[in-house]
Amino acid sequence: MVKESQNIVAVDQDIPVIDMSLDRSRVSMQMVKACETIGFFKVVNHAVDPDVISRMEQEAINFFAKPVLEKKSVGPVVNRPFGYGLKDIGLKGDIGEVEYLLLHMNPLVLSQLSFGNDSTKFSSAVTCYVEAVKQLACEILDLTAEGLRLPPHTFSKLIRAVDSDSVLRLNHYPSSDQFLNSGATKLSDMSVSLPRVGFGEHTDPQILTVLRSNGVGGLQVAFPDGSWVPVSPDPSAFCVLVGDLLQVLTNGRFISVRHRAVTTEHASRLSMAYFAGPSAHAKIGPLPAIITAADQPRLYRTFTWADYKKFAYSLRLGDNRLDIFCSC
Ligand code: GA4
Repeated sequence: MVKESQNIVAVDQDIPVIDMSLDRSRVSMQMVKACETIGFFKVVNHAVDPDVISRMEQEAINFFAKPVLEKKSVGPVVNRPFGYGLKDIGLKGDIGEVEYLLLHMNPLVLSQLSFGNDSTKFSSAVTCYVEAVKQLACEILDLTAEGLRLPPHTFSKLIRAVDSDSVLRLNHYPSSDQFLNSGATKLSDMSVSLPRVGFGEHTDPQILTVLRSNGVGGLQVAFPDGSWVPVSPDPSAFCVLVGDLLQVLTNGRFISVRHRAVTTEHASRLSMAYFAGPSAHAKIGPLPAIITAADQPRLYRTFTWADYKKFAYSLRLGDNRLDIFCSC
């Protein structure tokens, strides 16, 4: 159950919604402001083809409707954390009310992706969707770089690299009232279905996350004052989250946002998150241009994404992963 102390104070109106069809310099300034203040915003009027989205969403719905054994057989066979997962998150014992499919986005995985009888339909939906959201992530990164007066491809070149390490996650959260009849709820709780933690609070390790969901709420983001803000669902929008690496690259100017997902009373939620990461050997550290422009002390030392990931998987979901990379 979600703890009562974790109060929700701010409201969704405080979440920036950025219209990407507006003037480029205005959009880039709005994005920079959102990344600096919350590390989270929504984009509307993006260029992602609605057909590409609905094909992917339909394939995800079909996938989660299959029996567990079939879901577990999704190929290529890979080790945890990749593949199908039920409740277990990461490698250190974190649990959530969620089932998911975690796919590494390298060309080999995409070419061998198979499940069920019509595997080409599934892999083609994934390939098109990932191509489209990667394009969107690059566009957003270019806009933020421009807003920071950096060369436009400063961030996007990291995720455009041929061996970039990006991940697609399909999440299916059951409704809260699914637990009412399951015997898992105490008698005293039976009249209301309280929200449960679907995916515990954490920051995303990568550079940028581009996420969407069906019309069911459940995502909450932490504001700098510590309040949790529920994000109202909008299937036509994408949510954009600053990841740990972008916080490091900007020397802390952008905030890697803490967020979590909780279950919703009557409906199950389907979300699709694309985590844009660099190549394993990419060196990540504060950009010299940012430090000198603002005459700021350097907050982080330089490390490789491979080092960072190894460390991330040695910790629990909610742990702070950036502290040991501080240069202080
Ligand atoms: C959070 C963002 C992505 O979902 C993810 C997650 C990963 C996992 O589920 O295997 C992690 C988590 C995420 C952060 C810390 C580590 C790694 C679980 C965990 C405890 C796929 C990712 O890249 O990092």
